[in-house]
Amino acid sequence: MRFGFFKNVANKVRQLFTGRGKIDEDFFEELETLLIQSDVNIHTTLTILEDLRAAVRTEKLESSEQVLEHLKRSLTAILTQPEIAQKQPLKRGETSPTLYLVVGVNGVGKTTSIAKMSHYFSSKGSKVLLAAGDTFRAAAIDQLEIWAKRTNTDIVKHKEGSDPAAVIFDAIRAGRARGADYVIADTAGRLHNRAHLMEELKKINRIAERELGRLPDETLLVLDATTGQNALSQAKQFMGAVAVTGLILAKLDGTAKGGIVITLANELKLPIKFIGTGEKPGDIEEFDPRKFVEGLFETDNKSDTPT
Ligand SMILES: Nc1nc2c(ncn2[C@@H]2O[C@H](COP(=O)(O)OP(=O)(O)O)[C@@H](O)[C@H]2O)c(=O)[nH]1
Ligand SMILES: [Mg+2]
Repeated sequence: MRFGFFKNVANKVRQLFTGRGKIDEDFFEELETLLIQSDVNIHTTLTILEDLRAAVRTEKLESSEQVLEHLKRSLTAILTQPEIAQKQPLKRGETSPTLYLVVGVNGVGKTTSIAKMSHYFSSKGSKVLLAAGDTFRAAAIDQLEIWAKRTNTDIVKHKEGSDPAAVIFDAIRAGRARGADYVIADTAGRLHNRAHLMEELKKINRIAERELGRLPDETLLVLDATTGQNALSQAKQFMGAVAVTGLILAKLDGTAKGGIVITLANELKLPIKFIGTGEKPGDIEEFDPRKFVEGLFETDNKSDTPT
């Protein structure tokens, strides 16, 4: 992936000591602008710059490499802070099937992400069953079914308008009967009707507790990386209605920025579990904070190398 805007940050630092040659207030101001242009929100940008200012004072950073290394450490620290790190590994259920609920508004890439996760786990030898829990629109059920066929995955579906909790109930039972390792459930993301959404998800949670003896192992919120700061406000709205345990950041290939990753971590204290990097089933990666930060600062040469 290429994050052109973030490279401006790196380049600014690299030019620092070849050009003007000192770290002054102008440098911090330019860095602030560049970070904000890269989708790092103001609050997070100020935190990063405060940290850099302190390091310049106390550690006497003297080369652009030292400044870059400090920035990398600082961003990595945001992504791996204890509150996030403890929730970072994908949770597996103590008994099969592991149940993942996937939530998010229409259009963010929810169905595609479910299909990709299914492909990801299948390719590692696990058996996956999909649950068409977005019963609100017939199109949502159809779309998941198309993906299920394409990725050769079992699916449990009811007809449009039926009770999503009943779909999850059947999916858990079917998953157990067929020896599925994972049940991945789609849900309706009707933010305009938060009370209803909450009721629906509470009911799903009750069914999970009764059938599996525990809550869903993950409740994953899908966000669209190309929507910048809107993704943050969408997440806050969702988190007011649902106990989200992690994020899936779709369409990261569609943005030249990348700072949204830092913003979401700093503001929500939630781990990004997966990133979506395209429209094909294989275009998904488990999120690796250190690898991501390295990628932000890679020189053009290196970023051209496929990873
Ligand atoms: N480039 C790109 N497109 C994506 C990605 N994930 C989803 N999309 C596209 O985004 C659109 C909406 O996706 P969909 O899964 O239907 O969203 P949903 O309404 O949330 O279920 C579709 O055209 C997808 O192909 C991604 O990671 N990269
Ligand atoms: Mg969908």
